[in-house]
Amino acid sequence: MPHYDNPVLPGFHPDPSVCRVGEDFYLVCSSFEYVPGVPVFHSRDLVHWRQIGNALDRPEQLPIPPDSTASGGIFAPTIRHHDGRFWLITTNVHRGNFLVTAEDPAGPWSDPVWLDLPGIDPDLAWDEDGSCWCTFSGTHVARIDPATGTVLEGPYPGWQGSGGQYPEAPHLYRIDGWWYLVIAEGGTERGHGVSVARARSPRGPFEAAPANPILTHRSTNRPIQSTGHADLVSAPDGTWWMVLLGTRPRGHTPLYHVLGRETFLAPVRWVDGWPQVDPVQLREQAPACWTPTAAPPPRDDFDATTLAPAWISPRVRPAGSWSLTERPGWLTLHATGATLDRPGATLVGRRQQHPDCRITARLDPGTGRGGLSVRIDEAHHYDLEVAGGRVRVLARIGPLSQCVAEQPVAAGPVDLTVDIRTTDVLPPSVTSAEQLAAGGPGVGAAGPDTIGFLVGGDPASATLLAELDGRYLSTEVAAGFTGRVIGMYATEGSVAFDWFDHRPRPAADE
Ligand code: 6LW
Repeated sequence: MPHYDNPVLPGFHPDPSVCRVGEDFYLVCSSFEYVPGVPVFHSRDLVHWRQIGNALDRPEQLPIPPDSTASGGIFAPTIRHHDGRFWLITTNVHRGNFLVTAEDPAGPWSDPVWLDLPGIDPDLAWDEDGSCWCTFSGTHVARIDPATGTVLEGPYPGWQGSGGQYPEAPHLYRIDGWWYLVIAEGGTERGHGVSVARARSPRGPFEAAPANPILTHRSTNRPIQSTGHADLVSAPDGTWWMVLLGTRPRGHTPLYHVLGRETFLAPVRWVDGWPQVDPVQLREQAPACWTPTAAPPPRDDFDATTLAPAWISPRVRPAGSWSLTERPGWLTLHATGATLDRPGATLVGRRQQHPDCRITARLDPGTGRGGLSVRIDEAHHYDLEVAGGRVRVLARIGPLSQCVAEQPVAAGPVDLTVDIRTTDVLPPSVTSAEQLAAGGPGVGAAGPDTIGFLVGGDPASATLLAELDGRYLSTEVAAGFTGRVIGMYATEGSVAFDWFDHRPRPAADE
């Protein structure tokens, strides 16, 4: 039997929700302050996912204050299919809970139908009589009319979990005459876990599984941490699976994760009427529907007239700030007067999806200022910038802003490279791996990775300007719910990009 590698959706793809229609699976994730919001993926085997669109792809679906803090916006979604339509319910923390619906999950999705229900992490489940139940953090459950958002009954107390903090991420399923309620508890950091209860009615009362949490990696040194926020789905062959979020911390004492919370897949078995899950592995036996699938192309040549759905921007992407037609085959970005240190700058980026990766891009700065930015948010980003015949490496870490390196560069198009590799340098106080393993004298902290900034696209001939410590672009330092995004930007005038390439770092270069 083939195997698959976890995470099945690497990079910041937290709070996954999945549904199946026939032999097709669809998955959505939270997207916070980024627009377009709620990426929608399709798969035929739960392992290979192709983004087919974004559910919230126009401003009227996604009111986000232009100066809002990072990690606001859209929290956890749920996707379900009922009566021939797709339903998606989620939370805009600036406005409340809402539903959108679509015939085609690739879109277009409807305008929002707002719900007068509190909390986060809303879920939808239908009874045989067509009643629609909305469960949300706490947990609580209410009967609603999904077409109008009207609350018809409740909310009632659902199930508060097995004692962990923050009972949330509820999903309600009607299986074999029971209503199963799967929740997250413990908080979305290292204490995270998945728990389950069941009842004969969505109104309860719920009885807890004999052994909760049914999944957690807390208090372990497993390479996957913070496992939680799960959604169950059956495969066409009747097997059951769970998508969930997790992190992959790296470095030394302490550990740091930089890709945010990623989507993992785990097999589920049913024992005595309860779901059971083993600790999630980086490599698992694949579902029977596993299908060999080519990886998506690593390069975008900007030859289309629309941006691929993986391209995201923080909070806004004003219509006039980008063009794929002004200079055919190039993405032209127009500055909006803001800097990367404040919301509103023109930035078009994509999630970093490989721990060790190499990003290259060709840009023509013209008389403008722009480049590549590796970011968590406006207070945590490293930039490789070209302007006025000079190329600079800039670092913004909290209150600190510094130009770390600069040199002249010829006018006209230039290739830039961001080279991200796992830190292989032991802390200065440690001289051997054995000493490190034994927690040696003064074992210092070393980051998860090193980020190199180079002029030139060919590693053999590119010029290294600077190497910076990746720990400052980690969630442990920056906090928040997102993860690294690597963007093309313009902060003065117009900057054109011919192509953008994001691929795993070739092993030979290790
Ligand atoms: C998500 C909720 C959570 O909606 O974080 O900490 C929120 N728990 O489940 C954002 O991911």
